[in-house]
Amino acid sequence: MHPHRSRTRPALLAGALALATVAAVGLGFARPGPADAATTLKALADAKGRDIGVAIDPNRLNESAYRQIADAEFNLVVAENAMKWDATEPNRGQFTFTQGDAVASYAAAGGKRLYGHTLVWHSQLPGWVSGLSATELRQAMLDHIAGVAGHYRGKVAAWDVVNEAFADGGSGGRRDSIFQQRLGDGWIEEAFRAARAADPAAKLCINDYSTDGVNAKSTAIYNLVRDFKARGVPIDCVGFQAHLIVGQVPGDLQSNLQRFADLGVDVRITELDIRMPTPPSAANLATQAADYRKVVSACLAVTRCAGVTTWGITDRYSWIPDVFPGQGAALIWDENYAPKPAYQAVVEALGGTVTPTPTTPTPTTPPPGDGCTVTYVPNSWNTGFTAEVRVRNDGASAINGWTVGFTFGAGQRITNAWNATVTQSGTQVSARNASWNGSVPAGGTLSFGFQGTHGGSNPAPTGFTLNGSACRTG
Ligand code: 9MR
Repeated sequence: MHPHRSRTRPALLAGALALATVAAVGLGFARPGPADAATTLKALADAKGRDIGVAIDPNRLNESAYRQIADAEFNLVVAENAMKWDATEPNRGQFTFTQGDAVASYAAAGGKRLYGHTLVWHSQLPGWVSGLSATELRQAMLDHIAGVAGHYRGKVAAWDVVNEAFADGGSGGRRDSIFQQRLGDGWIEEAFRAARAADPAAKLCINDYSTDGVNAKSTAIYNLVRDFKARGVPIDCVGFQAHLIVGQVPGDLQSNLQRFADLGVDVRITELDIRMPTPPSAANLATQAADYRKVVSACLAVTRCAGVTTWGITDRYSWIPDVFPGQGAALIWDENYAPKPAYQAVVEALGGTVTPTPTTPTPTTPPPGDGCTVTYVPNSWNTGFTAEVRVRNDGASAINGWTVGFTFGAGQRITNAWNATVTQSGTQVSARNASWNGSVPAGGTLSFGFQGTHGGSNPAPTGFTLNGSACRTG
């Protein structure tokens, strides 16, 4: 475990997160309570011996919420862009590793595995590459692999040696890239041999998108891997990017992973995100949660699936809206770093507990007319916490529309909330129902949750009220 670090929050972020009113996340179903303290994704994946990875931008690591989630929730990191060709060799023979090294150092400092992305890719190539003859291009490719994989030798668990080398559509052929055009079919093999020479300990992967199910493109890669294994060309793993669309997880994802694993290579989900039209509907967020659960479960069901990496932390910085206008909300934390239903789904898929554990036993139901009973379930770390508030309507009649009040005693600040609109003024907090959860029958229970910061001590709030009437605490 790597506990959250205590850091000074940058002023800009403090302003953003200290907004007193935090919009409710319009979830379409009751979000389960926070998992118990042990159930970070990282702790759960560690226990299963799998990777739970995240693509990061090292320049975001000074953003407190971003950093805290990266620290706590993942056991593997990959540079979203910092180790690509344009970042590492912008001019021929001049290597720049500042950004990539920031990712590598972050991984090493936190005891996280480092995944290398990517040595040879037709995209994000610096301009000088396009002018080269075949002979020069081959040498440039080999030099690039030697330079980058050599620099990170011993530090990288696995490399995407070759990325997106196969054609879209049903042709089952190679992508018509500069490498394919000028070097012919042998370039992938040459790249893998060079990578093995540069870092013999790193696992060498081929990575692609739209290969998650069995189709012409995935079968083309399957045939390449089978050929490489038969001829002793070094290859250790296959990456499935899984840039998916909500509701469209291929039904044969698991069997596709398994057929590759049966060739004697590891497999992994390398760039998972699941996009939907924005703003997200409650129904799509629920479907997305089910989709994330399917993907993680498919990996876990395949012994040789090394793990799952999501392509970013927060919807705030995802690549999707830039490339697919009107689409987004593809990751498991929303734009305000609130965990989405998909986060809980991943927790559950990894075997985490989601049933809140009340600190004291729930009392027997009091007689009708006796108000309300509150259960408060915090999940704290160094200077942060989430909490689930459950309020039972002990009255004789249903409630239509609710406001729950309470008072913090130790300077806690709420940064975001779900299943309610939460307003904080000084120590006083007021939580109002969302549009869809205002009705609570007699004997029924409402619940909402939030994330916040504290100064090292995080006692439960006091003075709970439901629509102005005092509640007992359960
Ligand atoms: O997320 C990356 C984005 O920030 C870059 O602008 C983009 C450049 O092409 O690459 C994105 O990451 C891609 C990854 O490297 C390879 N698979 C597809 C990813 C999404 O485009």
